[in-house]
Amino acid sequence: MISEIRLRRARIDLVSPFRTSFGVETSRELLYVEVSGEGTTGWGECVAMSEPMYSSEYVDGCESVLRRFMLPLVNRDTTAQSFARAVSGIRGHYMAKAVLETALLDFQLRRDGVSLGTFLGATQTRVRSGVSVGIQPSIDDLLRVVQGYLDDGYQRIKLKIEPGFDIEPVRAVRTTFGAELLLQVDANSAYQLSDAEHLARLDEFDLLLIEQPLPEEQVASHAQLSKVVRTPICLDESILSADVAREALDIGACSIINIKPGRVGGFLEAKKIHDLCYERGVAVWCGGMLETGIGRAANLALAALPGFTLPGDTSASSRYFRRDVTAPFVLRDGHLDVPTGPGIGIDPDTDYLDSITSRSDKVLVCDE
Ligand code: OSB
Ligand code: MG
Repeated sequence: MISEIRLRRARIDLVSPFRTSFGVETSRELLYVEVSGEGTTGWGECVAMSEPMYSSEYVDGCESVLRRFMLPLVNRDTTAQSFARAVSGIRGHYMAKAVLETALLDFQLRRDGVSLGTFLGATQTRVRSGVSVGIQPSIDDLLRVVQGYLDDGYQRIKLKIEPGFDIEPVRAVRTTFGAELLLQVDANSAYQLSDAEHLARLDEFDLLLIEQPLPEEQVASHAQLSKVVRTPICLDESILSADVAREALDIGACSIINIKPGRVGGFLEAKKIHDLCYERGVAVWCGGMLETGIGRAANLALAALPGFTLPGDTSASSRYFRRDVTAPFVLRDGHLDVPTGPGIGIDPDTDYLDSITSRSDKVLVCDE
């Protein structure tokens, strides 16, 4: 039974600035949900960023909608499944739904002694790691950064692109590191359909995929784009639910999907998208949102499902933080191990977490 829920706000510095087409991040603002009872605590980490630039969600907004509209639906008997049903009438706010649903799920799985991987149907004990490389000040810088990640053992490189930093950086990386390198790009919605001919210039570099070239709402335009560009289109921002995923696949808007549990309202919905894609033979991979160890552990459980056939943005702790809030996730032979303990399988270092915490509020107390 749940006895209390807390919201914790914290901040952690990134090891290096992360630049995308929508902005530069130098630190990560954090929102954790802690669901406690019977001597157990379940954890969720919110993927929303400080500002609504990746999508319309942002971390203060998530806290607000959680407090006003979602936490009032929770009582001592609420489960992840009953919570998902209860919030199905609230439109949008996927990242807020996901953080609370995940904390509830972690709580009940820990209590039952079941790992998140087992619960979801994981078939792998470790997952191949890729890395997302931010936009760099110059191509020389980019080549240096990519070389460093390859030295670390990353199995796939994703380059962030934007208009003005696309064809030439991709050409330089392909030429320098050779045809065997698994290489893909992510535009974070920075182009328009009228850029189709320009994006088709990427075809010669034999990329695994182009991720989210056009705005989130323009799903059908991606189907148009895919008639001009030979490189497979992968959607990230656009895929907010299994229903959207089905429609996007039906109209040919994408042939690959980046699944982020936080973006789709949680792991229950993420599993549905996986199952849909698996049934249709559509490849998926696990994206990331610069998570700390709490969010990373949960993503790894998902990434261990059989449909995750492409390396994800599930990178080692050291790619993001000097010190993670959990024991660090370390790359071994280009892989990360999937946690096997109950729930997400890892606990934060509470002394360290407390040291970066700005506030921790009890937001729900359940009566006996
Ligand atoms: O579009 O995949 C993205 C990070 C923050 C927000 C959006 C994205 C990303 C990344 C990095 O590409 C993923 C990661 O390493 O966590
Ligand atoms: Mg992306």
